[in-house]
Amino acid sequence: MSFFKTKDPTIPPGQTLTTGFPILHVGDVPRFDAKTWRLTFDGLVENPYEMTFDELREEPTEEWRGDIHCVTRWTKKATIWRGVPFKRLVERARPMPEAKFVVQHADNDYTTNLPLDAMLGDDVLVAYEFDGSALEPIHGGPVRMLVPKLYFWKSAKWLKRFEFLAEDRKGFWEMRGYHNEADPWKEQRYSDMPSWFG
Ligand SMILES: Nc1nc2c(c(=O)[nH]1)N[C@H]1C(S)=C(S)[C@@H](COP(=O)(O)O)O[C@H]1N2
Ligand SMILES: [Mo]
Repeated sequence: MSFFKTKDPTIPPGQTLTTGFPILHVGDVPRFDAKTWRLTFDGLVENPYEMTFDELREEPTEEWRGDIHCVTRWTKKATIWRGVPFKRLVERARPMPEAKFVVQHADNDYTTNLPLDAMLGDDVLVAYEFDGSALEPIHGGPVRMLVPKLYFWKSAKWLKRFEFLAEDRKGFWEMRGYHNEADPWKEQRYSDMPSWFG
């Protein structure tokens, strides 16, 4: 027996591996209607626009493979996602120079906020496939965000809208004390917690 926890350097500090795919969300799984669903880009952009699910699926896609991390301490290894790079869709919206932040809006009024810069990586996808199949409704399908470098609450399920802002505005969990930045390697779980708090 040891006082020290075994550390696996391949997963962020304080995380535990899961082989399943935990389900985590507030509210009920919303009903999807392809006739009315739109993905909207608005706020401080030169070219606000919206796209249908069919239009989204006409865009070139990328695959991302890697590990995802939830603030409730599970990490799931080697997940496989496919979707449209967010960067590509942003270019079309043409953010104004003062647009520095983005709020993802989802069904059930779920929101989460990030600096625009943090969302321009090649690994940030508007995702609609998981493990080679259509993303299941329970995991945010048909369309969810994937920002895999950050704790998973920064990846909105049932995505509907990107709002571009000059000033940061906290999202659903950020307003309730979750960390604004959410880097799992820095254990940015909650704000206003002393750094020694596990
Ligand atoms: N719309 C919406 N998206 C959400 C959430 C939510 O409550 N509503 N929860 C977040 C949290 S805390 C996590 S860990 C992941 C969980 O995704 P999963 O259920 O596919 O594992 O979704 C994130 N996206
Ligand atoms: Mo989470």
